Amino acid sequence: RTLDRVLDEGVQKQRDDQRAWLDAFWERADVEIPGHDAIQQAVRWNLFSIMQASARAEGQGIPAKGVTGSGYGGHYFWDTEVYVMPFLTYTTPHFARNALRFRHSLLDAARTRAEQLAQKGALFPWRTINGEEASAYYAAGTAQYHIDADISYALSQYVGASGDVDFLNHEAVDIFVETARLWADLGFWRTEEGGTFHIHGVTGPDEYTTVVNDNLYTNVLARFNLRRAAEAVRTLQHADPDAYALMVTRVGLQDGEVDEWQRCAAGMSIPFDEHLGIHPQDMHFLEREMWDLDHTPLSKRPLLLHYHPLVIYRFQVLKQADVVLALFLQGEDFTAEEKRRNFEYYDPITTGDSTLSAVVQSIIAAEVGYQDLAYRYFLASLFVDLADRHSNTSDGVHVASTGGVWSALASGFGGFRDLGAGQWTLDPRLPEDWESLTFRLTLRGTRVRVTVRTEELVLAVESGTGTLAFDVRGDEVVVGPDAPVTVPLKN
Ligand code: IFM
Repeated sequence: RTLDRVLDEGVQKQRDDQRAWLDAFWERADVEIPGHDAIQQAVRWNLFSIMQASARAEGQGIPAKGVTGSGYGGHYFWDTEVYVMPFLTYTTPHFARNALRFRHSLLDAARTRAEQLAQKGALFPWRTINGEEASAYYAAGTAQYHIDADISYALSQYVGASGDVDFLNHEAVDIFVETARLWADLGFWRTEEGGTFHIHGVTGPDEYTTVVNDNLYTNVLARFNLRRAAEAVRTLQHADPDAYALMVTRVGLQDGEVDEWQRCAAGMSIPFDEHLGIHPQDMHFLEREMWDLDHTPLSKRPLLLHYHPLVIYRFQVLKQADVVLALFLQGEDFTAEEKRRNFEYYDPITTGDSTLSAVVQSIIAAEVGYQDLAYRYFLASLFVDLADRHSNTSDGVHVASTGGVWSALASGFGGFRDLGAGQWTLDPRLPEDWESLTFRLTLRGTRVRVTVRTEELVLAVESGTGTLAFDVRGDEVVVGPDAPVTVPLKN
């Protein structure tokens, strides 16, 4: 029927519709970098690629390669929630909701998977198409339990930015409950340490270090997940007793469960090395031998294609950002000094063999003061497929990296952070030779244009009637539809 309709309407009508659709996309999502044509064009190509991968993904996930190639067999990973969702949430919230709806539709399969692994709650598969785990190799696959927290994180981000509590209270809260249950059950208490909660036998984002105890990223994100689930359930209980009662029936919530999640979060073990002033990636990470990356020839890169995993796993060497990603997603849990020290420790031993790495390194490099490095990482990500930098673009576009490019612009150079519950901060760091950077954020139905220049920041409401408040380097700045606001940027 669709084909008949299209034929009836004719080619010109399809062209016009497509043009109008794309015009609306660019109006709400464009990022502008005047005076740098090649960078501008590449940025737009990256944004177009995210849009192409996600616009019609309703009812299905967003594959790691979109629909551009056969790499990863069309599977969906955490790439969606951590790398693609920020762009969708802040520019086109209904696409974000579609992606979350899809995850929600896999909740039953995730419950079954948790049962197979002798756990309570739900465990989302590391890679999947239909909700069943499709990882061939558990160490770098199923053991990445952090995907549960990644999904909860994206859900929380979407609800906070869009204000879509209806979706949360009537459907998505079940994800919070089932993932919190998983963490509470997976971890265990060590009384000899004065009561700390540990999560053992998991793999963090870095796939060159697998099946470890107390992976920093996993513990930090699991703590977030447990707290956020407790908050969502308690808020629902007071705000909407009917919806709460329905939720209790749907998920079989027991007395005491929420208290238990809060206890687990409060007791979560967060490894810290006093001597180095850094967070070890896991309990035994610092005991490993250092990989000599400086003397590893390019012909031996990426490591995973030249060394057996058992060799790689013995060393301190990272495929991709791990602790550094936690510094970005849960920045408020770390001091500025801890962020700098962690970045300085992990950056030299991070290979970037995964394209999910450079965008995150760029964001944190910008935050901790390595502006040149931030820019280099950004360019590496920007051209990863356009210049075929990993020699595998023929397998398909690295969609997570295209999403990360937007985050590197908005959160790296734009310095945008969402602290949850409607708290948004901006601390821009414009690259030296850029005259300006303009990006858009849609928050609670109002779209604000953010323009960063060396000396000032300009906020202007482009659509919607809401008033938005941002913390700009410690000062509250409020912008509404009446007039743009210019904020001088003191250095
Ligand atoms: O999800 C990623 C993983 O983090 C690194 N290897 C590739 C996967 C798919 O992009």
